[in-house]
Amino acid sequence: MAEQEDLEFGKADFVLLDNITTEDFLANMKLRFEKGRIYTYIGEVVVSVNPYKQLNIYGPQVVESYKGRELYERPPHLYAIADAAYKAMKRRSKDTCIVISGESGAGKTEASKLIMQYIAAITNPSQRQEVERVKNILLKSNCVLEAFGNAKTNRNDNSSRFGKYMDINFDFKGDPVGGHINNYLLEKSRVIFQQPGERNFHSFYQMLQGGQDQLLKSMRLQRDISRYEYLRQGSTGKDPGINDSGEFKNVAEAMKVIGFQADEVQTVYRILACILHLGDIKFGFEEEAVVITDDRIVAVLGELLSTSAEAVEKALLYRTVSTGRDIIDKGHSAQEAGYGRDALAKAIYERLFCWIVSKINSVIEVKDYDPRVHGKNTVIGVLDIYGFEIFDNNSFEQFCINYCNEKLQQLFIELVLKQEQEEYRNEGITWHDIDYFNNKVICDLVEQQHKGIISILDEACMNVGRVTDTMFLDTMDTKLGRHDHYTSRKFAAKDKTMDFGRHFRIRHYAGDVTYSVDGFIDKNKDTLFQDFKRLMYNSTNHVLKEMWPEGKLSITEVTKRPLTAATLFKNSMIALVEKLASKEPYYVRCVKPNEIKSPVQFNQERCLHQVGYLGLLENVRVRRAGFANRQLYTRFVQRYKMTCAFTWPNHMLPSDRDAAEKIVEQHGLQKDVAYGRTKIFIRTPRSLFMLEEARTAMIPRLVIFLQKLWRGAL
Ligand code: AOV
Ligand code: MG
Repeated sequence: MAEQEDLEFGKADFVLLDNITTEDFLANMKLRFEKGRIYTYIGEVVVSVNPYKQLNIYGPQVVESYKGRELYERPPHLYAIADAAYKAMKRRSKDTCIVISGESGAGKTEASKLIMQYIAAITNPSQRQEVERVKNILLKSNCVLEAFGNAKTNRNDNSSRFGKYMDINFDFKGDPVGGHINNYLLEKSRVIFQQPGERNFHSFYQMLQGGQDQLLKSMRLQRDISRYEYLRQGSTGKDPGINDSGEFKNVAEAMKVIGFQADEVQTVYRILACILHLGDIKFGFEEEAVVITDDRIVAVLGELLSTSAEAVEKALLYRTVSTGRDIIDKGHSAQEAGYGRDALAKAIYERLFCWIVSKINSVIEVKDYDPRVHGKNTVIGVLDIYGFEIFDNNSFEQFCINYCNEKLQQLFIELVLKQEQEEYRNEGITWHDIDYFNNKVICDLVEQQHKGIISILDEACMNVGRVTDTMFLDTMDTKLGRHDHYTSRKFAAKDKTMDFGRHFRIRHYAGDVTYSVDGFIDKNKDTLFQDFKRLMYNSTNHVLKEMWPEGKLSITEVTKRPLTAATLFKNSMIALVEKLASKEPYYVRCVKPNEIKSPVQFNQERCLHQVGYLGLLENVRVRRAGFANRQLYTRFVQRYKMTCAFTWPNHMLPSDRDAAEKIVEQHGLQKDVAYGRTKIFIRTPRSLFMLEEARTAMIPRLVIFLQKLWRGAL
């Protein structure tokens, strides 16, 4: 039966391939993709190929069929991995995490939603109201976050422009009782600029297309997308594949369910409107001073921000500076004013986004959790970030996004390829090392103290005086010129594929990316004039005020130089990796089958490339030569001693290792185990399953035994 399946649908686990070659790997992947079997295992790792069509494999019956089952009992599925993470959390009280990776458009966000839906579906059998509330909010939060944090790019119509890590907290019954979302660096430059063919964040189009006439009128907005400077640069407004007006209603509904108050939702719309109006502000020159050409927009902004038009105008045209003794208003140049306007637009959107996340967090946060009453509180974390991406034009944002992907690949290498092999060696298990490319060298290139790109960039930003992007590029060339993964103009004379004038190239694990250095310094400094912060803080709209607490500080109080954008991001990535590493990880590796969103095309070359850089073949090799499970001898004996006459109730053998051997012999598993220095290694999960079953079968006898003991009969 299984063989029949294999012939028709390919191997369900790449480990079972007869030959571990790229050709066989790809052929199996292709066959399964064509048959709609988009999931395949490598041991406990799920490889998922984006089907680019709706498959009928997510319904309630399918959910039911995976509930509580072991991995190999059913065809590969995301649900099985979600269940494995859930079981580990529930049975062994382990904090687990599911790390979803793959390049832009490979299906990470869809996978993360399916996983959350599965967990929601299998929990809370007793329908406790509070648990239902939490589940509902967790699910609805996706819709809101996607509206504000996703956008159409040239790689994906619904591309995540922020990173998301969500912890779901469970009580002792295994029901979700709360959660927490960490969000990572939103690509806020999109608010003011989009590449040809791309869009701004969905939220703007949703409001313009789906908002009621009354709402738009009250904010002086017109439905016509092409009227707005900030929306028309990518020159794609309405997208036939995206239902903006329908989504507007869904998002409004979701915000309500989550617990946003009516005035809060109003403020959200007002902020979006403000940004659109801001984009249309132009600066002119009159009587030797910079002025705003259209007063009406300023008046509207004053209204929307619940402050005066004068205050808005002043903040846009002047900045307050302290000269030591005096505080003076210094007029902007037209260029500075334009920069300030755009910085403000980006900042209020980013603040809005972070505020939405914190709002969601405040309603799902676990409150009053008492471990003495409720038992240990365990979590499952789900990570869905922006995938590796290469565009025609790559800037600071792609640099951060791709660095983030390097970090996750590094974690995968550390946990799946490196530690695994190191452990075999330490335990003295016979082992032939499997080669793989370790991308730590690229992580170092980016993040190393003093020597890495981020440090060089920060140093350039710290310099007083005018440091240009070109000067930053020069320094990098000098310091990194010899690095294997860095190329720039001085060293690329032979490379005619690129004008290196203002570019540098990083050889990433997933491919070469050429970055334009323009804007790196500004984006890293991320300056927002203090005057804007005070403007926001002085609003009579309390929601807006709440978003800008630091506006409280007066000019003389602001002294500390904030950390740069890249350093903040780096720190958040390091913290994220630490968090993930502290949990038991489960992996979903997503593959994008083609560049044209086709449900039928399997592009060999693109898939080959992804299989290569994701290290999937190496993963199979390590897995195939390796062992699915390992345990300290003491734990193993403690757990299974009841299944063997020699070891029950206590063994008289010289060591736990000898006892473990007896147990293994009793079950005829000799061929499937290896003995290390401190641990026993079990090759296939099936053997472990057998032991577990034998143990479960013994439990009634154990109870009788204990009862006898209790009565003094023994
Ligand atoms: P991503 O999250 O990996 O890209 P998405 O999860 O947004 O990619 O997937 C891109 C698109 O592929 C979706 O909008 C769906 O149309 C389709 N798709 C993905 N998975 C499935 C599935 N299981 N079933 C049906 N269609 C699917 V990015 O966020 O850009 O890195 O940054
Ligand atoms: Mg995504």
